[in-house]
Amino acid sequence: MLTEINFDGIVGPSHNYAGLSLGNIASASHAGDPSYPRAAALQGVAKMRGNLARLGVQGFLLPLPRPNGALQAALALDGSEPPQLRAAPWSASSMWTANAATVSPAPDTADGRCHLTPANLVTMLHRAQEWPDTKRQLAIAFADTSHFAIHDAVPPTFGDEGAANHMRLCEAHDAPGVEVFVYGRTGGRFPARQHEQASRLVARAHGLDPARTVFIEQNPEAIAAGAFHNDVVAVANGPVLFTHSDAFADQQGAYDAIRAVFPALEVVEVHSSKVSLAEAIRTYLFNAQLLTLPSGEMALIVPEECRESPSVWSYCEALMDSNGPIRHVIPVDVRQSMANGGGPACLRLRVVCDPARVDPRFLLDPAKADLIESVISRHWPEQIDPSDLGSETLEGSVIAARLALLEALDLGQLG
Ligand code: SUG
Repeated sequence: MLTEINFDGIVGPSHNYAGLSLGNIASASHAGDPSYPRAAALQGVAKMRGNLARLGVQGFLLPLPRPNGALQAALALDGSEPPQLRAAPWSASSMWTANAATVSPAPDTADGRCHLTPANLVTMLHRAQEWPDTKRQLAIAFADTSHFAIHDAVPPTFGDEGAANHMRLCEAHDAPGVEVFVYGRTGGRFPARQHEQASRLVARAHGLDPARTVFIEQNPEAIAAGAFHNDVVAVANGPVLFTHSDAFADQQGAYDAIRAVFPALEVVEVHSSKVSLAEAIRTYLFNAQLLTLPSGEMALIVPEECRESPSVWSYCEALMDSNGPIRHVIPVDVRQSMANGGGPACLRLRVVCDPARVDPRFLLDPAKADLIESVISRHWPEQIDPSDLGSETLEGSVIAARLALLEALDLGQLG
């Protein structure tokens, strides 16, 4: 049976704030702060536990090997370089699995398989190192080639950031969907990380029906305000598009283009007069997980920051009282990830597939959540200051921590 599975990225032991992502306001404003990898990873597991209880299924992906020795060597580090360059090989950024890949489920593709293309993430050095290791991991988790096709990343220089700029609308998760790709135009204040030709290439490679595929330009003002990925200002689930009124370059044109191929579209638009673009980006209201509960009602899993914002929370209360499709708004604490610009939606990759076809080592149950928590509590560093990056002691403990988790999950082959 096809169902939607959220694969959350387990926060790696080198989680730190080095201010590496130009255009990501949280990353820039927390640059130089101490980070708390143990707390960060435990926050992530708590989020997974909640969704496992709500949905009955939950997956995860493992942290990538850090520091990345090959990148360290390639950067010819000798101490004279800027600290950001020294920090890049240590980045735990693979935790944001919404950027791991773009996923087209089997009902949408020409060959009836689920297609995954790892994102090349070429715009940011610390993220561009991810995809070969991500691909290796996806090839183990989704090894059954009669049901899954794993592609290589889009070649440079086309920037591809994966599912964060991709939305799927459907009557039900296991029914054919309409896939919507959102790209940015370069030339603005901040980099446009998703290029139109990368999106079009992924759609072709996945064998999507052009008549059920839509390409939409992101609002340049949203990128300039800090929406470095479309999932900071819009999220879709089933027939529902939950979006800020300033998300797209041509907002009405975007709704019309989707409705032309998906007449059942239900737009839940938050107008800028209720929640400003700046407040939406600060609180990550749209970087939410929009879930269909077993009852058929939808729940929006938002960051705690939303509850602390008067304008955002009064919007959420009105939403829960309305007759609309979204009936529950549930705050979760992912503050350590939020401080680097990653909310609940950034931390998960959605894959519609049959759970029986997934390597069970990547699926969570309560006992495995206990096990993961105990490894994190025992091995993850409590605190990292950006000036620690490069230290041999930290390197030893970060490597050992990850290996302990791989060992516990019988995934030593990723070592
Ligand atoms: O790529 N932050 C990530 C956040 C990714 C959020 N993902 C989605 N919106 N789907 C990024 O900008 C910060 C790293 C640092 O500054 O050390 C970082 O990479």
